[in-house]
Amino acid sequence: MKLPIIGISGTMMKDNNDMFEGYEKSYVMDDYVQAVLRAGAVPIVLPIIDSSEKVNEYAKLIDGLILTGGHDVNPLIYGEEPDVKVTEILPKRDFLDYELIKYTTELDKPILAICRGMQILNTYHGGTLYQDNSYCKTFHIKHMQVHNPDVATHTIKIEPNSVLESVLGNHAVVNSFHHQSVKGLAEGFRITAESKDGIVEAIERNSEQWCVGVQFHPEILSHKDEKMQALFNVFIGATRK
Ligand SMILES: [Mn+2]
Repeated sequence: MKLPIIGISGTMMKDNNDMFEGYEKSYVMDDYVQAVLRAGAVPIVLPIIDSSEKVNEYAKLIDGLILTGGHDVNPLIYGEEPDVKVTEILPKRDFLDYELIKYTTELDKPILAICRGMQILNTYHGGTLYQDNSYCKTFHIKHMQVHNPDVATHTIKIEPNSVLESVLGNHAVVNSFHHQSVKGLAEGFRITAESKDGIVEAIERNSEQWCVGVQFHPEILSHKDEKMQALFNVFIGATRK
């Protein structure tokens, strides 16, 4: 049986090594790779490119897409000027993610969107973001934990009859590294988890397409938390259908 191929959206950093100072490197965090491997699939990194036609080829090649964490989404793409609290943006990365979402969705292939991935999935479908969590009136929990990324720090409440509930149950403790969050929910989606201060922690698309977004980082927890690994297993199971 052919193993599923899972595309992991790439990002870019500048080398600070003397000899290659300023050189751009395409990469993903290895936790995504390891979580896909443990689930029995084949991970491939999808580098940032500026050709829509070639991103379409990425989408044809893969059986499922993971949208990864990182940069803030450029507020201009959801119709807002950048607020003073916005951190680093990378517009060419937004381009890659938008084209990946477009073509993967056209082909009805599963998407697991993590952190920034969930945020850009929401804006792609017409939603908006809090450019900083402090603009959410009920916000008071620490969503930017310090140190120990694989320690779960805050709770979430999960909605019944959601993919997330089928995997994690109605309650979970998650890690948290985000200063932004979903504000206006995209049409055709529902919120499937929230923290106790009302920050959106997961969304799912109401559609035939398997399309789940989480604000936390299951890939970082998955090496020691079976339920977090199970989210990847279920996602990859959906690519076989
Ligand atoms: Mn959080």
